[in-house]
Amino acid sequence: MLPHRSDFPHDFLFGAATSAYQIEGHAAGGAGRTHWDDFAATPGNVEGAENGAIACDHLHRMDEDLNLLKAAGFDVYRFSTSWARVLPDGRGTPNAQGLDFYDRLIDGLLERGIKPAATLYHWELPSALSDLGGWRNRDIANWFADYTEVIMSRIGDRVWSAAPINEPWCVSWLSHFEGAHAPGMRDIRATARAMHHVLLAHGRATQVMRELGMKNLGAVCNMEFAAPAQATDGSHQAAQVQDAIYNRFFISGITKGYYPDEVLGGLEPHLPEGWQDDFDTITQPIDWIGLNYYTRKLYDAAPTDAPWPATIEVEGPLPKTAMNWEVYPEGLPHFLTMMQHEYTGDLPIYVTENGMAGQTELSGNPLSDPDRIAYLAAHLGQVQAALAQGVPVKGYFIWSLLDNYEWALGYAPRFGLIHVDWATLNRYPKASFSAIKEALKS
Ligand code: GBH
Repeated sequence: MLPHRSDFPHDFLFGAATSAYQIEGHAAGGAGRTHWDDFAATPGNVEGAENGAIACDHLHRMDEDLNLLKAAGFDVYRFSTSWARVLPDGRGTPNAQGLDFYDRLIDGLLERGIKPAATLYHWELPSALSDLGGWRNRDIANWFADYTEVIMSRIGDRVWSAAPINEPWCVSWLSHFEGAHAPGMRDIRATARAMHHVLLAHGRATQVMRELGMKNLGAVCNMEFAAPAQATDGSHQAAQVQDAIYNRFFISGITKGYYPDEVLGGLEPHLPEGWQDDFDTITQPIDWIGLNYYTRKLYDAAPTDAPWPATIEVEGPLPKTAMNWEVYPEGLPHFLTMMQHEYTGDLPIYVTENGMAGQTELSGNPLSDPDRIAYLAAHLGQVQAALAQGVPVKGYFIWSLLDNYEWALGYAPRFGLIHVDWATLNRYPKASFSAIKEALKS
């Protein structure tokens, strides 16, 4: 059973989250090519070489999707705008159809009494900019600032909140070190540059939005609880390094203006020259911080001749979701208190993503997802625990409203409260949708 909204502070907000490339249908509406289209087209990168060309066809089914959001009783909707839909070449002439679409999306939300929470970048970099070096090129901070100005000049007066970049760790480390996401690199120098430039771009976009007079600006970091695989020093050190890279580097840069020592040890030789001078830009004041939380990972030391960070991931013992991710609700209050105590103090915190790829719905009735309901209930319970300890958590967003394009894993994992039939693109609310509706009823 999910807790009811009356079990939370009266102004606590409940939302659902999606992202542009994962739902819109990128082939429609005049959007430009992105590095995800390129990445997916290279065999071996994405399950079945699937891409976001059609996805949920949200572009043409927006009204239906907004009606579903409304029917569930959500207060706020977290979506992203696609850089390549707004500026097909990354720079230059805007795509009028793209701007009109986001305009209608905002008005559609406001008409239904739902707060629009915008993210400017959820991973689909225009190919034209990827070809110029993408996140490895320092100029990206200015390209991103220009894009921010174009889209926010159109919708910035009506969004409730805005965050520049979804999950800086994924944009940089996962995509340039692990090679798991576009552009699929495995290069520490590229990684270091991307890690720094993504924060510089965050800072520049925040400046632009302030100049436009916008309020309620934030930053969204993803964190995974990093646990030692065994009770050895090597294991503990491995978990600590991963914790610093994954969970501390970005929030530390944004809120404190420095990078953790454990990361600098391996990264400093590869950071762009003069990186220390950029913290004035990176540490723009923000109004809230967002946490995307799903799981924990276990780490051990790699063989001694392995290059930094010399850690390996080890499979954990806890029950898993269809992503093979351990279910570990206790990590949520761990990070909420860590953020408050070490970085953000009184700043409002939002859980900007939490959810799971359902296991039960894959066999049998596709609308029966008791595992998702249990997952959400456990994590909402942990949010309540953090609130009881005085952590200023102001809202919680479920990932995701709809089943959608799950990046390198294509369309097989299903994160939605709503089932999407990939043959017809029809929407069918799952049991979790009804449970949420019940919980949000006033
Ligand atoms: C979220 O990131 C994303 O914001 C969202 O777009 C996504 O749909 C959701 O997760 C569910 O995955 O190495 O290919 O196995 C959460 C952060 C994203 C970090 C996936 C680990 C591993 C992908 N995680 N990533 S892979």
